Formats: sequence, C-alpha cells, structure tokens
Amino acid sequence: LALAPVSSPPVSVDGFVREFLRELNFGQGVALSASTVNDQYLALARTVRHYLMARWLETMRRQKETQAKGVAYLSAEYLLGRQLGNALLATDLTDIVADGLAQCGIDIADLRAQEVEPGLGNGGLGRLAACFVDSLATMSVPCIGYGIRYEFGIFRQTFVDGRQVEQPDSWLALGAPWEFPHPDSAQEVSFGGHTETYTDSDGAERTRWVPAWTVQAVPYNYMVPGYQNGRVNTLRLWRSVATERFDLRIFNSGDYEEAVRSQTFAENISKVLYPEDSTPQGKELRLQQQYFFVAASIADFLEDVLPEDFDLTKLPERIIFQLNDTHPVIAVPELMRVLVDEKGLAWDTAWEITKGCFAYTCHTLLPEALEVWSVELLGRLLPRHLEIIYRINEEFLEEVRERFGDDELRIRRMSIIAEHPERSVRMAYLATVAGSKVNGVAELHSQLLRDKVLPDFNEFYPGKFTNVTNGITPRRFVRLANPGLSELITESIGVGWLTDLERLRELEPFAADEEFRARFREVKAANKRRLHAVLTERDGVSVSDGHMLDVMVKRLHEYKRQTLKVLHIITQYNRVVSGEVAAADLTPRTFIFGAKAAPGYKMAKDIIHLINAVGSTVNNDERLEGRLKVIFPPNYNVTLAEKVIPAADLSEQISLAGKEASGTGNMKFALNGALTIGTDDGANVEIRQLVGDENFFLFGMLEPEVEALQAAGYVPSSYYESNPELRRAIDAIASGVFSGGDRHMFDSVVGNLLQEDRFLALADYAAYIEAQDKVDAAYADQEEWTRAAILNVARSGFFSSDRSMRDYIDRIWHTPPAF
Ligand code: DL6
Repeated sequence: LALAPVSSPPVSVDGFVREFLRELNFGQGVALSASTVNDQYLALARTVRHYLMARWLETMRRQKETQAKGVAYLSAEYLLGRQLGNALLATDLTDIVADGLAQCGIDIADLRAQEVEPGLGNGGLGRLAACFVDSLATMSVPCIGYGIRYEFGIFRQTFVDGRQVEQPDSWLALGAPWEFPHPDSAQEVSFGGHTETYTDSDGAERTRWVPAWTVQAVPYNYMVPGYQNGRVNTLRLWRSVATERFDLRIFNSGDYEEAVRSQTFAENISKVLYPEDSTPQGKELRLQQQYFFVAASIADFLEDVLPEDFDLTKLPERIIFQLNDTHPVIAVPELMRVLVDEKGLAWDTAWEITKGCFAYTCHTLLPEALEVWSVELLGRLLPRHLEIIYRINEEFLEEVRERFGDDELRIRRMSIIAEHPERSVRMAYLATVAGSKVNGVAELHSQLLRDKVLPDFNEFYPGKFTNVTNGITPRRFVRLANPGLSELITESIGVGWLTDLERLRELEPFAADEEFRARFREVKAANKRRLHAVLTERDGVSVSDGHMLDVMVKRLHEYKRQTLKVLHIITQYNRVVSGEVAAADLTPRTFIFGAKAAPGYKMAKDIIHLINAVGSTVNNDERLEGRLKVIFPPNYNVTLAEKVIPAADLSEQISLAGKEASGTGNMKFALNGALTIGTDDGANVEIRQLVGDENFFLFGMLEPEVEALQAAGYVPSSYYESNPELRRAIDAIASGVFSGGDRHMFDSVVGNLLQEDRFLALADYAAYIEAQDKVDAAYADQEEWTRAAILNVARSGFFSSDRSMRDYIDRIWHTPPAF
C-alpha cells in the first residue's frame, strides 16, 4: 500500500460544508439540527485544523529531514488569545467558512464568540511569547515553543461592589479543540532526594542524582500557523500527571482520599498559572512548575526531536534555548546535569555546549522582580542542580578573580549566590553567566540593564549585552482586530504590508489627503460602535457617541500609575463641580480601564476599588451632563483587547520613567491609530522618536531626573501642599466624595500617595494635567488629530514582531529561515 501524504480538504464552500458536517456528525456525534453552538464551534475548529494538518506534518517532516537550526522558546507563559480567527486568516478560509456556515444556517460570529481564549499568561511577557511564535512561523524559522498547559489560566476577574473578586478560569471546560495530547510521548520529571558519588566502569568518579519522587509530563501540541505561507510550527505545552494514578490497595481499603493523594499532588504542578507578574513569589510550587516544564522540554528535545546518533558537541549549531525571563533558568543546570551525569560528557565540554545553547531575555527593571530561590528550597527540591550551580559559580568567580584580583566587594556583588537576607540563587545572574547573549526589550531598558542592573557583568562580558525592542504581530493586532483599517490600508498601498510592516510608511502622504482622513475617521467611528455593541452585550455598559476614547489597559501595578489617571479624571470632575469650567466646555471623554490585580497585591486591589468608585460617582453626577464617563469592564483579556484598542483615540502609557521595561500595548495602540500620552519610558521612547514629537504627548520626568529626585529625598506631600488642583483631587478622595461620605474607604491609597508614593505620581501630576489639557485642545481640531493618528500608523511599522524576530536572529540566534 502506497502511503500518500495527507492532503487538505477541498478549498471550496461545498468542500468545507462536507468536511464541517462530517466533523459535526462523526467527531462531535450530533446532527446539525440537534447541535448546540458549542457543538458547532468544536466541529468548526476541528474542520479548520484539517486544512492546516498537511502543512503541519510537512513542516515536521522537513525539519526532521534537514535538522535545520531552530529556536526552542522556553516560556512559562503564552497568552494566546482565541485561535479560530487566526487559523482562518492563516489559511485564508474566512470567506469560504462564513459562506459555508451560512448555508448551514449558522452565523460565523456566533461560533467565534463561543471560543474561550487560553489565558495562559499574565500580561505583556506571555503575550510577547505568543507574538514571537506567530512571527517565527510566518518567517519560516524553525521554532518549538515550550511551556505549561495550565488547567486554569489567569483568573477571571469580576467586580463585587467595585472590588475585584477572582474566579477560576475553566478554559478547558467546554472542550479544547486546538490541542493534540500525546500521552505516549510523556517524559518523566524527578524531584527531591539526594546525590551520591560512584565510580564508573572506566574508574572515573561521577555523581548521580537519586530523586525521591517523579511525575509524568504529558505533551499537548498546538499548531502555530504561519501567515499563508504553508508552514505550521509547534507549541508544546506540558501537563503534569501522576506516575502512578492511584493506589488500588488503599482504594480498596476505602480510604479514597489517600488513594489518589499522589495523583492530586502531581497534577497540582500544572494546575494553575501564578497570577503574578513583576513580583515573583518564591513559592515551592512555582519552582516545581519551572523545573517541570524545562526538564520535560530538554528531555523531549534531546531524546525525541534530535536524531538518535546526534553528536552533542554540535548542539549549539542545532538549537538555541531562549530563556523568556528568569522563569526557565533552571534549564541551565538541567542541561549540564543531563550532559554530565546522563550522557557522560566531561564538565568543561558540557559547559561549552551549554553556554552555546542558551540566551536570556530580561523583562524587568524592578529589583523585586528578579527571581531568587533560597538555597534551602532549591537544594531540597533539586539537590543535584544546586551542586551544579555552586560549581558554575565557583568557576565563574575564579575567572572574575583572575581578571580583577581579589576585589571581594566585586566578587560578592557578582556571585550567583546571594548571602543576604538568606542564602539564595540569583537566577538572572545564572542566566547571564550561562547565556551567549543577554537582551533587554527596548533601547532604554537594555541601556539601564547594562548600566544599572548588571553593570559588573557588562564590564566582565563585553559584547554579551544587546537590545531587541519588543514587537507585536500585525496579523492579530491589526488585520484581525481592525479589519476596517486593514482594508483601508490595503486599498491605499496594496497588499504585502502584513508581512513587511515597514511598508506602512507608504501611508504617510495620505495623511495630507482630506478624503483619506475622513475614511480613516469613519473606520475609528465604526470601531467605537463595534466596541459599544460588545460592551453593551458583555457588561451592559455603553460607549457614548462623539466621545474621545481615552484608554488605559494593562496589569494593575503601582509603577504603571493608574492612580495618576484617576487623579486626572478627578481633576476634570472637580473643575466642573466647582463651577470653574462649564460642563459644556469639556471635551467629551470616555475613559476605559482594563486591569487585573494580582490577588495578593492589596494596594493594586484598592486602586481598582477606587477607579470603580470614581467611575460610579462621575457617571451618575448630572452636573457633568454626560461629558465624562468611566468604564471599567472586568476581565480584560486578549479578546477584549482586540475590540478596545482599535477604537481608542488616546493611549495612556504613563509609567514612571525607568520602570516599564518596554510595554507592548503602547505599540498596538499606535499601530491602530491612537495617539499616545506617555512618559519617556520603555518603548514609548522609540515610538515617540519614530512618530515624531508633534504626534505624541510627552510629559513627566526623565529617568535621570527620577533618580536625582529620589536621591535628594522625595517628599510627596510637598507636591500636595503646593499644587491646589492636586490637593483638591486628593482631598476629594479623602473626604468621601467617591465613597458615599465614607472618609476612610480609600485611606490606604491616599496614605500611600501622600507618605510614600514610590512611583512619584504626585511629582509628575502637574506635567500630566498640562499634557492632558493639550490633548483636549488638540482633539478639538479633528483634521489635525486624524493627520497625527495616520502618521502614528504609518511610522510604527518598526514595532512588528517580525522585526523583533529578525533582530533576535541577526544578533542572537543565527537561525535563518529554513524552508
Ligand atoms: O517584554 C514584555 C513585557 C514588557 O513589555 C513589559 O514592560 C514588562 O513589564 C513585562 N515584564 C514582565 C516581568 N515579569 N517578570 N518577571 O512581565 O514584559
């Protein structure tokens, strides 16, 4: 029997309908007439998969055959967003599918709405990983994304009396049609126990790890389709299951709980995503998760992806493991352990290989976000890895001594092992020592990383530090999210921009074209109407007609300064209720917030409560004549982002200078024609340089000014005392204006602002209000505003994640497109 390679179903409406009904009947087991929307969605997703399958199998076959160098992206988070639209775009099937479903009496929009997005990430870092794997597939670069298949992703946020309440995110409950489990390819991952030395058959002294317990890591594969290029890469997410499902003997004796204890224990590892970003919490389960997925990934790569006879000294020519922040850094000692203990390589050979196989991306500047693991915990969970880390550190410090002499202060500063407040492993240092390259995620961030966070390492390793500015995939965040704008662009400059985003430059001349501006405005207006429809259905709130849409969507964190935004809203409110400004003279604005707070981050949750309280007062005060409105839809996620961002006029990027590593929301807004009000922070700096000062509302202290102010001793209350408008805004909160007269409801926020204000919101307040007043004035001239918005789109092509990938390839990975 000749085994023909799998072929795709016919690309026609009839072909699709046949395939869809077959899936519905044979796959889902229902007749069309009896099927639910979920049945139809699942059948549709599986049908669309069929169209990608031949490409996927072919990509795998050719990779196996060519063994082309590729990237293994190690990331604890992938914030994927919905898959259906992206798969339809990749296959160019959207119209055929919509027509075919219509023939079956089904509206494709209903099925799209049925999809629950896999929220396997917290925010920017996880979404970046999803954009990167999309770009690599589109650019035909071999890549496997490795991560964790959390059973519960980022929590579902609800508000009760304006306060955040978290619900579990059961994203798998209605079926998971995009995943392919492969229990037969499970890897065993070990923990605990001790190490021992022994003499091998050649008489050499060796060490081995004798673990105390193991779990199975079961891979679930996801397709990562390139954009209409015939390539489908793989995302492999690991699920933990017990090595032994349950103890039948104990079960039979009636102790059911005890019988499944080991199963429950093992399965906890991939149960829940830690809902924290920017503040790792040093929990044992978190380290288990990290080791679990990198150990499984390395074993998978070495045992299943590489050919059996592969010469491991050539590993750096075949793969680069990219460490997405410190979360996967335990992969470094794991690869060493495998090479030395299991493969029998000499330490020095193994270390050369390891150094050639890793590169590290840092995503933060907050000192508290640089992960450290206590030696006690790491040694208990991974005793062999701790030994390996000690040896890496010893040899590294020896090199430092050779170079700088016995400079004990320097040695202490650079040691991978910190001694205070407890003995612990600095994962960022380990990654820096092992990585062939270390990169920050925007120019400013990379510079601060070199000069402020890791200056000793920069001196010690000239050329190791580099920058790759983040990017976003234009397929999801322009083409799918903003079909109106995409059509207008294509009509104006032709096709091709979606995979060569710098071509948006060709739009520049259109900024001077009145008719084009009118069409651009109509696209924005239509996006606002679409958002209105979504929010009305989702949350029962409406987006007012004719309002400027002023949007701040991102995780809730003090450094991002949502409080500064609130102070601006209160200032506008006060101006009207005090009679200083007539409501009719206000620029009508709707403020939209979207933000989740880490469940244990009390101040962030108090700020959410405050935003909601201010919102309900502002929205119900008739003196404002409806000219200001605050909307805070709960549970901001990728799906909602795709509706909010294209509708926005103003993008709020107001972090304290020197704190936001890059930001990626800022890029999405600019590419969708919103103007930015922002500080000189992260990628804002590059956005402003590219779009031009006149098309960007810059305000606030620069990073060196921030540092100088902090060094001089920052006294927030002095700003309160000296600025009457600021005082009035804070007094309004403190006197109960937004809490039904309760003067204490927001004590924590007010007290924090006046006494500590770690992120200098009060110091930047006056500049922010001044910039906001300029925004109002600028918005009054719609022609000029539109011109600036078009130029934002035209000049932001640099922020495509395809460009980021090219930079990684040129500067770090050296993995050219393969086939
Ligand atoms: O690089 C992606 C993204 C940046 O755009 C944000 O500026 C940064 O805050 C975020 N970093 C984290 C840090 N998590 N940790 N550790 O999420 O990365």
